[in-house]
Amino acid sequence: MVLGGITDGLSRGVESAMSGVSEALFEPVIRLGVTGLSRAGKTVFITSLVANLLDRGRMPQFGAAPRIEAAFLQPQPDDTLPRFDYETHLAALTGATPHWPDSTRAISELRLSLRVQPSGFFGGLIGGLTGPRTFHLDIIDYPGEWLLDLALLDKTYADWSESTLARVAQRSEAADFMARARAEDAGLKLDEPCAQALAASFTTYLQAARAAGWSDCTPGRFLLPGDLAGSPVLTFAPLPKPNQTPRGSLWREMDRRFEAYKARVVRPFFRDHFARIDRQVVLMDVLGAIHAGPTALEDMRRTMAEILGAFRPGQNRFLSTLLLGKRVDKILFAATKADHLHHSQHPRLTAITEALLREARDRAAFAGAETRAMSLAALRATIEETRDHGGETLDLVRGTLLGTGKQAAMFAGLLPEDPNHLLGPARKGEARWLDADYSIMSFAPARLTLRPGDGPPHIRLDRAADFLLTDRLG
Ligand SMILES: Nc1nc2c(ncn2[C@@H]2O[C@H](COP(=O)(O)OP(=O)(O)OP(=O)(O)O)[C@@H](O)[C@H]2O)c(=O)[nH]1
Ligand SMILES: [Mg+2]
Repeated sequence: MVLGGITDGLSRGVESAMSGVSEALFEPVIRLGVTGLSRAGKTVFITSLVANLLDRGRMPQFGAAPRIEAAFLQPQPDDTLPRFDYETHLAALTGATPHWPDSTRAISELRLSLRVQPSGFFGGLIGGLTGPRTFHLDIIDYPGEWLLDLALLDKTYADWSESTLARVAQRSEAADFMARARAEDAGLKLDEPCAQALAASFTTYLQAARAAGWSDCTPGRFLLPGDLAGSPVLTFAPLPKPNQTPRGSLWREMDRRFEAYKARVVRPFFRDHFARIDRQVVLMDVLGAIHAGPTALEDMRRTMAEILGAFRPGQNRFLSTLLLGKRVDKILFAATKADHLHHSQHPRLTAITEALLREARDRAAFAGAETRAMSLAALRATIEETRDHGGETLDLVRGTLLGTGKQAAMFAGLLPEDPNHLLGPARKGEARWLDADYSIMSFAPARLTLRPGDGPPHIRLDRAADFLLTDRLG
């Protein structure tokens, strides 16, 4: 038994070392992280990206496309991660009655392998000798909220409680939780049902806050507990600090669980997944936030700044030790769902996205990572239309409405040329936009008849792929 166990372990060690060597030498792996806050468009992005990498007819701006001889899906390398359910999501988007895929909110992975002819003169020369190379593109979909948890690592339970309570106190969604938290004397002996009720109330607040459009909904795993549901690592909540915190008190136990959440949930995610990412896409529903109003836009700005902290490892001791100098070398910031806007307004949407991120970018320039902002639609659900409106031309988009199935044309409002016309009022905490009205209709995915060789219709997915992949597919 014991011997068998040892030899088994040994031979497996050799095997995995060998496969590591052969992968590193002959079959390079690019690990592409795709993240964003909930509903940012991650699932649709990955599904359409993969479909358009498999069938590259609509990828004219993807520089490496002509050199790709074959693209195919393969079993992923990580046996314990859920597989990104590409086939189901694609069937939802491109079936006879197209609909948007279900919300996912957990981590998943997909491996797409590409057989690529080497590039350039020398590449051609080498290619003549060695032929095409296989690259593995491992795409990892994970919730942006999980990155917010990085900030928890530097906080004690007392710090976290204080800042969280201060931030949520004024929000109507938190009224019930705040009343409970204030009424609690955390210096008293722990009573488990009471701890559970507090955690449940805090979770209800987080869910309501997310539904109301707030972005700062942490701890991330409270919203998607998976198999941790009901376990002590998720049974804590922020509380006002009592004067005395004796052993066995509610406060001490909450403190211990907060630390367990950091050690057992947050750190493993960064160690096992985040630290292995080479390239990153950060998706943002900027239009949705503009539509929701100045507070939502300001909240998105603040939350993105916090999320992006994870890409400045110098700021965080745990992360710098973990990464040992390795870093994500390209980050794409993409404003999604740009098919709600006529293309003439896309540069403005991109400028707003850039301005939203400016502060976070300036602060550290992401430790040398190359960054780019872009407006895109992973799945184009509209067509453009120009109408005459009282002597003026109006640039609209037309699509099928989600609720009724009826056709409708929409003018989402004119985005300002100067992003500060939006970001200024947002920062000042204005209740609504004064001189403009930004409306958004929810469109259903259009029914498609795809020509052989074409992926689903999109806006600028080819440019996104070009920025993220072409230089690595050499
Ligand atoms: N018009 C349009 N809508 C989009 C596009 N991409 C996403 N959406 C809309 O945004 C919603 C959310 O997209 P998902 O891809 O599911 O977002 P997600 O980030 O995976 O969301 P979670 O899994 O809930 O975190 C979809 O249900 C669509 O309504 C797009 O390219 N065009
Ligand atoms: Mg998703």
